[in-house]
Order: sequence, then structure tokens, then C-alpha cells
Amino acid sequence: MTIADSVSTQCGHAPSAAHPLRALLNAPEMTFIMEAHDGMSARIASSAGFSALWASGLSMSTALGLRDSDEATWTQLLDVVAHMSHATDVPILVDGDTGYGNFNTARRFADKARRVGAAGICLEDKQFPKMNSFVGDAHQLADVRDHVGKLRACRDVVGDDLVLVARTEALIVGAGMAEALDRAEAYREAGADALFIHSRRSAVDEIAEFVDKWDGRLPVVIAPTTYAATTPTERFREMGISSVIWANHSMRAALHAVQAACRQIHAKESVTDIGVELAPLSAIFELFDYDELEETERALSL
Ligand code: SPV
Ligand code: MG
Repeated sequence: MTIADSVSTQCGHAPSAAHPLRALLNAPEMTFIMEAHDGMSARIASSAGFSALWASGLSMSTALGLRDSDEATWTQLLDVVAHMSHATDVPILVDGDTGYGNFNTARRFADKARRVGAAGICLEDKQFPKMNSFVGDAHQLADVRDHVGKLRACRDVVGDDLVLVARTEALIVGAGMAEALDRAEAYREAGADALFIHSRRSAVDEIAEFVDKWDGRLPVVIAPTTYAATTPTERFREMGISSVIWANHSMRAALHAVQAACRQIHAKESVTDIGVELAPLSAIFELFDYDELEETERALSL
């Protein structure tokens, strides 16, 4: 019997609400959480008004030039999160993929995530190494007891300091609604703060069915990537969703813009009249408050 097998599924943990991300997840208003993948995208998203960020495994891997299939190590990813948390004050929910192995790697990840400034982590119930949920059909669910063990081990280490979001991939692998609900309940009993239900359907129907049957037992988080055409997004509010993650949209905006600029600059051997708008340098200086350096220098009489 593994340690994960031996733990009880009844946790009885009642985390305090006095945590910025936990408060957002439990608030009656729905929150939109924006993806970021480095210090600049974190600063841009928070400056645009987002009150929480998603440190996306897909986008951070992409920024590192790697694939979202556990090619980046968890320490590499948390180095990126450290840059993000230095660049912004808003809470960051970190995509922890599967927890990188077993209960022990998961709790080591949770502990380090907290230390680099993350507000929460999200752990999904697939097997390591995982593949991005939108690629291929060879996705394998983890044993539910192992995932429960990871969540409980994380809670033991981080207490209430870090929000734990449990993500089930039951609908992604086609395991059915009953399996998704059973797993969600097991993760709730293991002490999760919120439940991330993922779908790759183009319509919101299975998410809506899940939320209806789940009946508010924990706040529900979604990432409408394939069903992004669900408009108006007021529909999510009516369903009682807690938080909507725009999971990859900053990276996709950047990829599109940078690709277009590079292609044009290469083709025209010039940076003028390329038909692509470039940010002025002043936008960089403003984003990172270069004025503050001069002001502080003056204040210090240097
Ligand atoms: C990510 O952003 O890395 C996610 C969300 O896990 S998704 O790519 O939609 O699976
Ligand atoms: Mg991910």
C-alpha cells in the first residue's frame, strides 16, 4: 500500500478566507484571471486591470522554447513564476500540472511555489508526464487516491498560505460526468479550495451540466479555450462560475504580433512601413516605471 493509498479521504480542513486569491475564489462576483508567462506579461495583465493571474504551463513552456509535456522542470517553471511575482502585486495561480511525480514532488513544488510568491497552485489528475489537454487523445487519468494524496500532502506543507485548486481531466479523457463529479468530491474532501473543471468541447454544454450537478460544493474555475465563443460571458456568471481563466491568450497575442513583425522586418529589410504596429520605447519605460529611478536618485540627493 502506498502512502497516498493509506491516507483517509476525509480531511475536514476549513481554510481561512483571509487570503487574496481565496477571497477572490469565494467572492460572489465572478473573476476573470489572465494568463501570463513572464515578468512583462504579468505586468501588462495587472496594469490592464486583471486582479489575478494564471501562470500557464503551456505559455511558460512556450516562452522557454519547450513543449507543454513536462519538458520544462518544475524548478525552471517556478523561476519564471518568481519573475512574475516580482513584476506584479496581484495574486498568481500557478499551473502545477500533475505535481511532477508523486505526493512528495507535489508538496515540494507547493512549498517552493509559496516561497517564490505564488498565491495558489492548480494540480491536475493526469499521469506524469502529461500532455497539453488539447493535443491528441492519449491522456491517462491518475489514480484518484494518488491525486487525493498529492492534495493532502500539499495542504500538510503549506497550510492555508497557498490556495489549492484541484483540476479534474475526467471530461478531457472522456471518462464521463459521473467520474468527473466523483473525483471533484474526492478532491473537495481532500481539502481543495476550488475545483477546476476542464473541457475541450466547442460548446459549454458539459461544463454547464457539471456546474449544475456540482451544486456549488466548492467554487468552480474554468478555462474557456475551445468554448471561448460562449458569448456573452455573462452566461458563465449565470451558471455560478467563480473564476474564468483566459489560459493562453496573452501568449497567443504575443506570438501573433511578434511573428508578423519578424516576417515583415525580414522581408522588407527595414523596420519602417512594415504594416505592424510596434510599441514605442516609452511604453517599456512607463510599464516598468523608469521615472522612479530618477525620483529616488533625487530624493537620495545622489
Ligand atoms: C495551461 O494554460 O497550461 C493549462 C490550460 O493547463 S490548458 O492549456 O487549457 O489545458
Ligand atoms: Mg497546463
